[in-house]
Amino acid sequence: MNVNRRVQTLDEFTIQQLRDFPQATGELSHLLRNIGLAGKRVHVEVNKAGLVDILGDAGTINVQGEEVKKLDVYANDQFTRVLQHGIACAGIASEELDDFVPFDDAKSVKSKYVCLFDPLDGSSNIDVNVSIGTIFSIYRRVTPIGTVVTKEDFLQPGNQQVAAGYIVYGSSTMLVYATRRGVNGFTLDPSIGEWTLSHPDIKCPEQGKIYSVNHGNFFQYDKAVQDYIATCQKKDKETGGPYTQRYIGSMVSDVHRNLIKGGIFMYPGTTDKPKGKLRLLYECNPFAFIVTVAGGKATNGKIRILDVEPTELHQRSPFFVGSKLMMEELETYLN
Ligand code: AHM
Ligand code: MG
Repeated sequence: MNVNRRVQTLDEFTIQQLRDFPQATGELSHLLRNIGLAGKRVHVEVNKAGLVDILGDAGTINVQGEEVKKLDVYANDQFTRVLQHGIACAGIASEELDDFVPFDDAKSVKSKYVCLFDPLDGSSNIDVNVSIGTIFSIYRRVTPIGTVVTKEDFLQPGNQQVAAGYIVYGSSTMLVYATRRGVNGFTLDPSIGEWTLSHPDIKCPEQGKIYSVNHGNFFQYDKAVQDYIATCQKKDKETGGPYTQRYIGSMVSDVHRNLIKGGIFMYPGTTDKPKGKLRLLYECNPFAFIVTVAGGKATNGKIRILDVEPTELHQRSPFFVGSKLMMEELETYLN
């Protein structure tokens, strides 16, 4: 069998980035490595979810008032523990937890980063063998190093993200992360248990042919959104319309596909839920950062998602993200 010796692992890649950037301390590489480790553990459980008695509801209700599945609990524990045991994270906030968790041991308080995550997004898809994912977001703390982190460290606008990424547990398992320098994707090679660079320097095509939205809510959307959706369905020589509609209901997979192929993903507010369903800190900001670095755009319908000043850890936001030209077309309706 031919083995591609030139392939770079996640560790090799982040070390290479360190070499190119002498001021870096290595803390971010350490953090990404820990996230990669937790992701591998979740990957193993996700892959045997159909075999072991891990399916079903854990019987508790999360802070959003939704049912928690066992794998959500497992993923949340893995990410929390791995980051707590490392030396690069001063605290975490998770979609599954009511409040942030400060790490107050002597090493952790000296760390400069905090991490926010949705440990297992799209969890309603677990039981039916459909792709799910983890989403994460990394900020430099604003409180002094050496002290225990406070809520302020977590309530930062998305434009302050140092890095953000996601893991998609799909036909293969992939970790994609962005820093201001670019977006890179790593596929898990299960034979050696390593993330290997498979999608270097990802750019989101300026114009795509896919739109992703929950059509079941159509009559609950604003007229502007309805009009834009109608436009997506029209023949148009310039844009290549009609677009193809694709909606898995796992945001990680939906946005991942649109990032690679070009497209637009929308979770607008509805008459029942004017702020929509998605959480600003755990879902919208990380994807807004990744897609923006890749050349696309993201808005809440009024302003750039990345410029929203958060007021609560679990606040929700309407969310529109995708290829630059498609987003600009949408904006002509929203404005
Ligand atoms: P979750 O965090 O409870 O899994 O919910 C988030 C998911 C997203 O992945 C997805 O885009 C959305 O919910 C789908 O919601 P809906 O079924 O309302 O279209
Ligand atoms: Mg989620």
